[in-house]
Amino acid sequence: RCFHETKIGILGVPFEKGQPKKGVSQGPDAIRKAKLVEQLSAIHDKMDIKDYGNISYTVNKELEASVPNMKGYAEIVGCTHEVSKNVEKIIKEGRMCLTLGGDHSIALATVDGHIKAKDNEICVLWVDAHADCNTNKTTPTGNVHGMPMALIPYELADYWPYLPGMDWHKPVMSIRNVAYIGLRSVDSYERLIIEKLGVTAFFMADVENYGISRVVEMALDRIDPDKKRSLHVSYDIDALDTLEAPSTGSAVRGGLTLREGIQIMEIAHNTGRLGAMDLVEVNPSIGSESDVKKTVEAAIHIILAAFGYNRKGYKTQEPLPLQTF
Ligand code: 6HN
Ligand code: MN
Ligand code: MN
Ligand code: MN
Repeated sequence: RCFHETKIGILGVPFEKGQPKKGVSQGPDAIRKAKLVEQLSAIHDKMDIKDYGNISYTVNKELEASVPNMKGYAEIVGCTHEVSKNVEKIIKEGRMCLTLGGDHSIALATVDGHIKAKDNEICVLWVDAHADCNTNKTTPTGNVHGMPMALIPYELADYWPYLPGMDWHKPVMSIRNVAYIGLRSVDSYERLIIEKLGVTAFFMADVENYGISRVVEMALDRIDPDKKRSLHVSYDIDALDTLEAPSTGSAVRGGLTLREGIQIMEIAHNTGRLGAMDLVEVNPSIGSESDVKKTVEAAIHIILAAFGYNRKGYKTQEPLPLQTF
């Protein structure tokens, strides 16, 4: 149990234009409705939680279709700019920023806001079944939720055309400060990028071979060897196995158990350096009522672990009153 103050800012991003399925924009409210704030508040008595509500943004229609193979481009530009500004502000106000998605395209902006708030002294754990590092030239779908990791690092900046309306977005961090965990559905050009750039990537086979705790320790060691960077965890719920999180748009079997998914965030919490977390791709329109419940509950367990909930249970907080006879 933590006795220090835990300051969290929650940002809802009901955005779904980065992929084709309706409903993922309902993710933030579904997670809130399952009593996220109440459960976070119960972790210890110095939880300071501020819900900044859901983001709103305007769209410049002239940007529509200005970049080939990027569906929903104008909406992406409008939303992500607002997300970046909000995440930067929340972190500068001294809070860890918890962003609730929405689809994963928004992470290009949460990471950007975090970079701006922390002067680029950050590292990123990308927990996902997918690598999300297609460019508009390698994408098999044109869905931008498969692209944020190609927009974030400077090593891939030269492989993009000019992106109108995105001048605020600065690819300043290095891919060397990024690690993947949970990969099992990687497109051929994504694999080429990962291998040629030497990206730190732990596939499901690595989780099998080393166990999740070793994997997370190795990942953190690689992306932040001096243990001084602010940690960003971008958590796509489809990293979990489909049996654990069925209500998501790009489900792939053979994924993390919820236990493994929780442990990633317990270890992230224990670094003391968690600066921001995204929880994305919960889609309450997919599956049965019980599928949705299961998925939302999994998301909440993962978030609680990130902010200090410990499966060992609580320590006694105050000394027990002495018994008098
Ligand atoms: N996600 N690699 C595929 C694509 O369309 O580029 C799937 C991407 C999935 C993205 O789950 O955040
Ligand atoms: Mn703690
Ligand atoms: Mn993703
Ligand atoms: Mn994914």
